[in-house]
Amino acid sequence: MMHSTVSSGFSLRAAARRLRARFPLVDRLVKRARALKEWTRLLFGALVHWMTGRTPQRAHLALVNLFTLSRGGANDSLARALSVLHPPFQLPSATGVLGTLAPHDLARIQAQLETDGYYVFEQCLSAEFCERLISASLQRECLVLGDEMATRPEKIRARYQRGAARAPKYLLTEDDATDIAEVQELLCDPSLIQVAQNYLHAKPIFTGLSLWWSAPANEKPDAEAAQQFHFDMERIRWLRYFIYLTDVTAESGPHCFIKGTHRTGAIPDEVLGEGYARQSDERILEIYGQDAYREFVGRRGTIIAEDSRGFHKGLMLTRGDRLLLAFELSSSTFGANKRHVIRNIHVPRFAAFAKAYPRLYSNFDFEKGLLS
Ligand SMILES: O=C(O)CCC(=O)C(=O)O
Ligand SMILES: [Fe+2]
Repeated sequence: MMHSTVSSGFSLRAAARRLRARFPLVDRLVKRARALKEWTRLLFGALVHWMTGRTPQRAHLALVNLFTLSRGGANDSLARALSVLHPPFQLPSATGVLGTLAPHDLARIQAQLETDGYYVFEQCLSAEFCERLISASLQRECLVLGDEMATRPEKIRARYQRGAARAPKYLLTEDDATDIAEVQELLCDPSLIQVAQNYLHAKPIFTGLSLWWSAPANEKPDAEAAQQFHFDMERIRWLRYFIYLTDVTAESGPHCFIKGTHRTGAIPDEVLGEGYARQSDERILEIYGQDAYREFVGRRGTIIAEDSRGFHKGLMLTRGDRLLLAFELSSSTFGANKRHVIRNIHVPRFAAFAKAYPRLYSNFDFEKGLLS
């Protein structure tokens, strides 16, 4: 027997869409109701996070949805609440890898971060420091990543061999990356921490640490390797540091940013409507213009601070390779559940800071006995 499906020719969804287009008030009410639902989920998730340290996945999704619904205003309100709950640390002095930052330097950096969303520091890490990090990174197995790799059922691990890459991205595991002395030195650097806490107006927490090699092993920009424009949304508010450990030219994968796109309201609704989606260069340049496009070439040791809530990507490589260390300082760990294990302490100041400023490292799990 044949089944016939009855089609009335009437779609409830399409009718609702017409209704909202015709009556702005209805549209506003629908948006309000959605926002209310997302706020309920987020606040419930915040309670769970406060009690357990973990964010329910649905609550992280609510953060993303509220970002797009409010064009970023929800993040700003939450960040203001965090700055009241967790006001900045009193740090000894802002001296470290960024040099000795006087109050007027800090004010200048802060002003540029607020208006443009990025800052490239005058001070670089030394060549020896970069060399030590390079050799440490070459001694560990990496996760071999890329769009092609993502289609395979099993995870591929291999050491990175310069000049013989099989994929665009070789990522050290988080726990291997935090086991490197040079990384630990940066994790207790007062200048990096001071710049971040000024930007957050709150006590910062180290999150999202990654150390990876990029290589020219693909023909088109790789989504998995973050070679297409996107914004990050793993936290409420954060400042991300991108640190080059190899010389980065226009061919070897400079990090790129669209100036000003971190600001509330900077991303148009039709782009936000697509959520976390990757965006093409054409679309981004059409919206913001070539003037806003920044491509950071720089010698090894270059340090960039960026509010990666704005549009950014790594340019696809055509030559050479790039070792990059990235981490952010966030005012809360609410969001993605990604913790780091500290297996050993290689730097005495790291241990001292961990005892003096526990919130800074509240996203790290120190193995037993390390801090006693
Ligand atoms: O590879 C890059 O420069 C971009 C990486 C990125 O998108 C990120 O770390 O959030
Ligand atoms: Fe990103």
